[in-house]
Amino acid sequence: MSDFLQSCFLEANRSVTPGGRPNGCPVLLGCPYDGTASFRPGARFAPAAIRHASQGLESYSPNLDLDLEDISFQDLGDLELPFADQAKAFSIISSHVDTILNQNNISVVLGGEHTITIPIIQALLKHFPSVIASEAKQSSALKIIQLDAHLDLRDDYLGDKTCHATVMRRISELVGWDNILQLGVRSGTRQEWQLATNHHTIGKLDDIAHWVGADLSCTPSVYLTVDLDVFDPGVMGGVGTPEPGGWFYSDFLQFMKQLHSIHLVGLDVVELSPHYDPSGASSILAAKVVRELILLL
Ligand SMILES: [Mn+2]
Repeated sequence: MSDFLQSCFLEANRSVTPGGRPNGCPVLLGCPYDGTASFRPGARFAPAAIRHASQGLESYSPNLDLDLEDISFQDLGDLELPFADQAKAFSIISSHVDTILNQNNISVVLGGEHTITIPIIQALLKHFPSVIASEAKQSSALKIIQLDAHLDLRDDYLGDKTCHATVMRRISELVGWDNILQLGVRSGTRQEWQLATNHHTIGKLDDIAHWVGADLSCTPSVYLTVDLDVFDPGVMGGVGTPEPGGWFYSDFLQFMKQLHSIHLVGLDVVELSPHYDPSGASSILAAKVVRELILLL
C-alpha cells in the first residue's frame, strides 16, 4: 500500500470505530488501473481526483439528511498496481478486497477502469457464493446492479477477453445472467443487445426492488458497480468513453431512492478520466456520488 496522497476522502479516517456500524464500516480503496482503456485513458488518475474534489463538498447530504461527520469510514489510499501485468494487478485488488471483507467491512473501490470489477467480484464470491455452483435459492446469490452507458457484454474486444468492454460478460460467467441488472445502458453491438434482451438484464429504475426481491422476506446481497459514463456527457465529460443520452443527477437521486430497501455489500465507482474535463466538474460529480453512496451504506 502506498503512502497517502495529498488527501483522503472528505472526513475519512476521522473517527474510525471498527464495528461501529451494523453492516460494517465502508472502506475506500483506490485502484488506479487503466491498462485496457481503449479510447481516452487516464482513469488511473481518478481516485486522487475524486479525493481532491471531495474537499469542495459539504459532509452533510440534504438528500439523505445524513452527515459524513457522524459515520465511521476509512480511506486506505491507493494500491500500487502494475499496469502491464493485469493478472498481478487483479490478484492485488482481489486480496485487498478480501481483507476488507474478512474484517466485516464494506469495500468502496474507486477505479480505475471498469475491468477492476472482475477481481472485486471474485473476492466477494468467497463471502457471498453464487448460485451457479449449486441449486441454492436465487435469494442467496450475489446480485449485481450495473449503472453504465455500455452493456460491456462483448466476448472479446480486439482479441482481449478481459477488458473494460467485456467486463459484464465475464461477470455473467461468475454470477449468472439472472443476477445482473443493467441500468442506464444505451450503447453496445447488435450481438450485445441480443444477449441482454435474451437474458432480460436491462431494467428500469422502478424495477429494482422487485428484481432484487427486496419486497420478499429475504435480504439478498447486492453489489453496485457505477460506471460514471452512465451520466450524460453534458455533466460527466471526463470519462473514458462518453455516450450521449445519459443520466443527470436527478436520475441518480431517483436511483438512490430505490436503494433504501436494498442490502448493498460493496460498490465501485469507475471510469472517471479526470483530465478530459478541465473544468473539474466531472470529478466533483463523481465525489458527490461517492459521498451519497457511503452515507447510504
Ligand atoms: Mn461504460
